Amino acid sequence: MSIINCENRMFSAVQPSGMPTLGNYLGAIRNWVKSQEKFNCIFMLADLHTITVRQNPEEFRKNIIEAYALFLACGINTSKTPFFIQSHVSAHSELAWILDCYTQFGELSRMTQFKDKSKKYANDVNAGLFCYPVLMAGDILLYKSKYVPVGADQKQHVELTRDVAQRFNNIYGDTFILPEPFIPEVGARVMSLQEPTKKMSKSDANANGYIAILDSPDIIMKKFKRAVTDSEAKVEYKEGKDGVNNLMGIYSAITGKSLEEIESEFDGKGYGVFKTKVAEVVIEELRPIQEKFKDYINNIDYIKECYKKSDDIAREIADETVKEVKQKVGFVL
Ligand code: ATP
Ligand code: LTN
Repeated sequence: MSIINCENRMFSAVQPSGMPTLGNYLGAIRNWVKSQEKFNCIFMLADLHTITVRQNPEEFRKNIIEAYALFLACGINTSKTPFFIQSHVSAHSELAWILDCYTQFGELSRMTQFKDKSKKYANDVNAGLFCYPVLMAGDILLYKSKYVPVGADQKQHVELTRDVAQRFNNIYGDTFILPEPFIPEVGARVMSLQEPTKKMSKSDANANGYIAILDSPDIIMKKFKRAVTDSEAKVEYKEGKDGVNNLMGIYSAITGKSLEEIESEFDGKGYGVFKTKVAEVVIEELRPIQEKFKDYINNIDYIKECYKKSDDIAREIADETVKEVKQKVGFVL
């Protein structure tokens, strides 16, 4: 099989670090689902990435299966699109080590996510947290992927991937394809509902800051009603109005309406009406996903069947890339 035949390949991954949020959905998952028609997609649950932060084994296993079921519920169709589990394909760990040796300490020190996470998890700044972008570079490069749909926070990691790939290609000749981040125009950066200058994150200690995709309609309504705004009581997209801007961004990403249209829709209406409406469109968007999730999560055999066949496809492609890399570096095969 020729792995170079991947002109239109798209690759992406999400960590099973908890129940995915509305930010994950609008910034990443929704794009994956749409892209299945147009691109040659491969998607992955990045479980090796998740252990950069200490996990409780039982919860971790549950999160992996739930995240998998949720992606099926969102519309990933494994008959067409392999959706595999990273730790099942050993080539990821193997290429990560090799690429570590082609990545500079200085480059990794500049990664904003590392800086943020090493503050957040100050008592466990482990080497995995530091080297995580190299593992991610390997994920992308193994599949010779051109397009990488991610939220804005991952752009820097895709750029690092290009640098490492270019460096390797310069030494050993064309091996890797240089990937491009594929960032949605709306929804690329959904912010916390409680601290709208920070991105919405599933690992936020304050559950009011995020909408989990499986939150019930009641909870979603409550969280939006509590969302931090300002004292102007005017639905307007403007610098300094982070909370309102965020809610407008969410509303726009779901309804397809422009910011101007939203401003006139809520002209003269208070934040109460606006927040209720945003909550309602989010509830309706998530409702069919929540219903399908219930079916998938109760069918563990089907989930296993989906990831096993996907693992096999991924393994075949990834092993071939690792072999090529090892041969070029000078290992004896
Ligand atoms: P964690 O809280 O564990 O760091 P996370 O919620 O940031 O996780 P990831 O699993 O790291 O989510 O990200 C999965 C995908 O979702 C990535 O493509 C990422 O860019 C995107 N994403 C994450 N958070 C947001 C957000 N708030 N807005 C838009 N896209 C997001
Ligand atoms: N680092 C990403 C998840 C991730 C990823 C990847 C995304 C792991 N490997 C490869 C795109 C391509 C994150 O935390 N959001």
